[in-house]
Amino acid sequence: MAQELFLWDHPVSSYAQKVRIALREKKIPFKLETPRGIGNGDKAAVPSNFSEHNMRLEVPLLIDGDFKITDSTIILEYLEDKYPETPLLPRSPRERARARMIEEVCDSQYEALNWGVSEVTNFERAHGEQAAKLHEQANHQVKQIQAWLTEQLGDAEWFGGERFGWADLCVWPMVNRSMFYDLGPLPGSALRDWCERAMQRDSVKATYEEYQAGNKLLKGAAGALEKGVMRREYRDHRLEWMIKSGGVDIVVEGLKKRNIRFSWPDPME
Ligand SMILES: N[C@@H](CCC(=O)N[C@@H](CS)C(=O)NCC(=O)O)C(=O)O
Repeated sequence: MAQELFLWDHPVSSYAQKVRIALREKKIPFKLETPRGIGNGDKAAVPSNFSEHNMRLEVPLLIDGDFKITDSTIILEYLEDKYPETPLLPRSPRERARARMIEEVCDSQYEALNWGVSEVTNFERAHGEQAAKLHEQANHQVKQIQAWLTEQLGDAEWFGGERFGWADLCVWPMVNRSMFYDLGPLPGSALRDWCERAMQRDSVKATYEEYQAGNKLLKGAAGALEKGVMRREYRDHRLEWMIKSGGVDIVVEGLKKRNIRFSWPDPME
């Protein structure tokens, strides 16, 4: 008998949420766990069956028997290839490409923006005027992303057209997280209505409940920085967001205090 899939996960990670929604939509049973010690980039602090073959020490990581797969997009593709019975990608090459373009914008620009807001609010990287300015920037930028997503949705029920699919499960974690930061689409807007429709699905409902529970763990996150328990990974678009939005000094300060780090491979000390 095939072994049950195992997902290294974090309830708040938008990337991990994509994978959980896909597994649930496809009705694939899986077990999940959050690796202890995640979030400071220390290989010795996390379980070895998480760190093996996962140089970046990031979730999600899917284990299928002796095979380990990192990166939410690659995991989604693996699930689509291995379990084609409930396809999440549309049929036509054009719609498939569109779903992937939506995913790319969400994974890079949208996730980075939400994450930047969390750095300010949960991790208290900025205060007073600077915090207000970063929030204003986030508000200005999120409107552009949400307007683009609204165009992509058009008059359809789902980003996937008639069926909830790949693009929907990539957009939902981002819009949901924005709502927690008061940066969600306005009630009555097409994007907000879409989000509420998505919330009716069992796959999304379960993922939402996990998100809510996980969010409580973020209380006291600023203290974890002070204690050195967390060293936040300012990778790719996240770094770009903080710099372009007016937080270059936050990055410099965090590097000095060693509570900001970059991705693998490690630089020489
Ligand atoms: N490109 C990756 C990004 C994954 C990622 O950034 N994961 C974050 C959580 S949202 C993580 O595990 N970070 C580890 C850390 O901060 O130590 C994917 O799509 O899965």
